[in-house]
Amino acid sequence: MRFDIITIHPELLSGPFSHSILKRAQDKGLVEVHFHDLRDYTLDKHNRVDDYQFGGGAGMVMTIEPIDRCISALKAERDYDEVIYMTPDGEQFDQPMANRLSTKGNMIILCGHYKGIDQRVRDHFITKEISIGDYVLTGGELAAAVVCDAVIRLIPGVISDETSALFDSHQDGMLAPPVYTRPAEYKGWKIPDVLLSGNERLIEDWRHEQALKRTQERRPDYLSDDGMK
Ligand code: 6GU
Repeated sequence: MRFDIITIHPELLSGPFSHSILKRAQDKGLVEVHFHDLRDYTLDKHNRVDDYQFGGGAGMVMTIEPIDRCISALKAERDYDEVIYMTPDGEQFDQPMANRLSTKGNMIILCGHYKGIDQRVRDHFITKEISIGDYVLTGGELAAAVVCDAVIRLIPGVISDETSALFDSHQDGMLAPPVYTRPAEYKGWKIPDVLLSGNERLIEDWRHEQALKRTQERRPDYLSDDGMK
């Protein structure tokens, strides 16, 4: 898998990819992440990548030329499965979308800014528009990092315990049950007895029950009409 992220703030993005699991995934060669500074692609003598919008109104709009030059340069090197635009009016990102994206090869991610980008970029280059939720961020960079994180951790071999990603909250339309570790008692706060029983069947039943309870309380929309799973 390969991500090419187009941004006017590469420094905002480098952090999340330089540590922990995302760094290890790159070191292991499981994913490549490349940042492209949009300003390197503008022909404007003042390095501008935005302009006033036609028809008037507040807010600058990202211009088409540097984006075209950057995307075209990337496409000349390899084929891409998706050209993604990060925007608050995109399709809402969720676990099924992360799962689908984790099966793709090469992806370009364009981070939006200002009032948005010239609509012709969306019409002619973009294959998918993604929002990470119903709120507005200052730019698409943090949202792009969120999407990449959720996708990269699904690549086989990225998470050491291969099966653990399957049991995540949201993965089967259920939230995850509570977990505990040592000590079994802390300041008088005990863990549930069943977890010390050694009875796998009972533990499995308890976990399912707890996951169901948590899902009913917090995400009833996940459960079918009869509340059974
Ligand atoms: Cl992808 N971009 C921005 N600027 N704000 C957002 C978003 C994206 N997703 C949710 N809010």
